[in-house]
Order: sequence, then C-alpha cells, then structure tokens
Amino acid sequence: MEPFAARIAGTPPHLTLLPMSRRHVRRASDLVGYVIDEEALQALIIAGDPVVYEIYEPEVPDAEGHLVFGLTVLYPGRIGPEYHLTKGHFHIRRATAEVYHCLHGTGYLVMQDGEGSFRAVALLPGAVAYVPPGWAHRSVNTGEEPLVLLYVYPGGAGHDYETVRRQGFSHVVVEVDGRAEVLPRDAVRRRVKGG
Ligand code: S6P
Ligand code: ZN
Repeated sequence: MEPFAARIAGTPPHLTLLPMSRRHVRRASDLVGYVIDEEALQALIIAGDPVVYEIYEPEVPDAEGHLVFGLTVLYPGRIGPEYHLTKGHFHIRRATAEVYHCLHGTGYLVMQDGEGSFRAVALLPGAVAYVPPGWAHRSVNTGEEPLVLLYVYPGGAGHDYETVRRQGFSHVVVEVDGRAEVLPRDAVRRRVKGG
C-alpha cells in the first residue's frame, strides 16, 4: 500500500478521522454480558437502544507488519451505576501492546492481566496511555462530554472478547454521590442485586 496521512477532523467534542473506511457502531444491546446492572441495560435497550460508542478507522490492513489505528468516541452516560464503557478485550496474540492518546474528555483506561492484576489509568486530554502485552483493556467515560481516544496496535493482534465477558474486570467505575469511583466489582454487584 501507499503511505498516507489521515486527519482528525471536526471540532471537539465532535471529532472523526478522515479518510475513514471502517465505522463500527456499538449500542447498549452490544453490552449484554459486560455490565453489572443487566436490568438497567435492558431498560435502555427497550427505550431505544442508544449508541454507546463508535470506532472510526482508515484503510490499514489488519495484518502483521501494519499498525492499525483509529478513533474511539465513547459517549457520556451511565448503565445503572456504571459509567459508559467499551466491551473490553484481550488481544488474541497476547504478546501485543497498544497505545491510547486521549484527545478529548475524561475517564479511565482500565486494564487487567491474565493473573488478575488490575490497574486504572486516568484519561485526560493529552494523556498517552500504554497497554502492555497481555493486559485486557476497556475505556470508561466518567465525564459529560464524549471521550475521544486515538489508538494504535499491531495488525493481526486479534480480539478476545469472550474471556472478558466470562471473567469481567475485578473493578468497575461507578458513580457515587456524583463522583467517579473505581470499586471492586463484587461489592457493587451485591449492592445492585440487593436493590
Ligand atoms: C482495538 C482497540 C480499540 C477498541 C475500541 C472499542 O485493539 O483497543 O480500537 O476496539 O476502543 O473497544 P472494544 O473493547 O469494544 O473493542
Ligand atoms: Zn486492543
């Protein structure tokens, strides 16, 4: 393929990437199995199944030797106590890393390795976050504006969603008295189930 330059277009918070050849839209219904409050999620789906995040990518082959890059735009909102989040995944080829650059908004990049160690890295405009090889990763928007993230990862890394859906992350990012807190998932789950 030929060298090229993509362009981050628009005015914050309404940013996109041009030229764009792949656009993925993820709605509330795509998050079944990934959130704590499944009842709140079902209510959202019934009420119109809103878009939670979008992904824009230029034409780079998802193949070894390439660096796939794009923009994730994660809209603000909550599902029960949890702030809007991406599904999260390990790379199938565990020995592949990823870089995220926060262009707009506030939130966290939460990460967990295969042994269950958990980290939450704050995302603010200008932050450049590093996902080491072997760490599952998920973005969470704790703000009131879209969280816009530029990501770069090795082509051919592949995406393992199933492990995250089965095991989840040990911690979740929830609203407590108007503020974002990173809390153990089991404690939050007990609270949600207990009403
Ligand atoms: C891919 C990279 C991002 C995510 C995107 C959505 O390796 O990490 O492009 O795909 O942020 O998250 P998810 O978990 O739904 O793929
Ligand atoms: Zn990834």
